[in-house]
Amino acid sequence: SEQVRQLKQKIKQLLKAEDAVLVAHYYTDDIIQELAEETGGCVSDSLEMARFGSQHSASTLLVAGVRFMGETAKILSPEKRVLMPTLEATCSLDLGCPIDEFSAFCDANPERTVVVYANTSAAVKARADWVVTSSIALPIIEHLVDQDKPIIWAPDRHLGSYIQRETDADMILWHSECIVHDEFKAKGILDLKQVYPEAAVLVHPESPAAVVELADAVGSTSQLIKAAQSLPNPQFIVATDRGIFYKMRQAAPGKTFLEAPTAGSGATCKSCAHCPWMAMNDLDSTISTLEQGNNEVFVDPELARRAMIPLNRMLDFAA
Ligand code: CIZ
Ligand code: SF4
Repeated sequence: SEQVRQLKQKIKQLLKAEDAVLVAHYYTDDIIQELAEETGGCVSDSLEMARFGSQHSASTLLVAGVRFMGETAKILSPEKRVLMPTLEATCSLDLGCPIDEFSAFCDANPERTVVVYANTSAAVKARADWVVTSSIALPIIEHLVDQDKPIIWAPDRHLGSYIQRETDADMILWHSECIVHDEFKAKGILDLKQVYPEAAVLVHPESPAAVVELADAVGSTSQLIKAAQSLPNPQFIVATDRGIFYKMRQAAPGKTFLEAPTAGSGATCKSCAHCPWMAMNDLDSTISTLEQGNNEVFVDPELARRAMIPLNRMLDFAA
């Protein structure tokens, strides 16, 4: 609509005026991803967001995603101003892994290498030997298995158990879940496959094991987008946040993308398969943040210094 067009125009002007670049996650709303693409920013997973932000020359990073993504950007680029459309956008995995309990868990298992998912606070990262994202978790764990290292994995238990099954690593798991992926149901996917027998099932490994078992492709967001492009199927049943459909439709135009069912799918559920925190990144909050320079992300410098070590280990490994 005309109003949306004006809001987008305004954001484009503000980004220029503030020497800011928009770094958006695949799970944000279509309009935010579109803006990032149209303004030379990036739309990607958390690994790529971290890399892009740290390498870009803009003095301000506007991170549209959830809190840990803003914190990671600040840790990797302490000299830049990092803003977010909202500082309230958290993540159930981050919430499910408080530093005091996590630290005690690590202290009780001192012989184990500590590997944490990027979806964690700066304090939890600072306690880790490695930070990983879902796109690079498998090769990093394989690397540790090659060195016979026993591992602590936190916080996503589904992703952890998937990696354990794939690598036979000696891993003990923290028990937390993503509220979006944890809801996908194998039964619903099987029922949908009856209706679309030619559909391929694409699954993010934050989903329960029974759902992963039905997958034609398992992987991180960027890996699932690649699968949508390379698999020949006419339809895809997708068990990850439906924000990803924006990029999947670009990657595989003409194909049909269906949300994997959750327990609450259908009439009772308006926000199934969509992260409520990602959805907080909207046009209005983006504008007010750029206008007022509020919602700036700060990370305690000493924590940031320690968290940077395992983060850089991941980025160096990925390079
Ligand atoms: O579930 C998330 O928040 C994901 C997939 C983050 C990421 O690694 O991009
Ligand atoms: Fe966290 Fe899940 Fe939302 Fe990702 S989709 S930010 S893992 S709650």
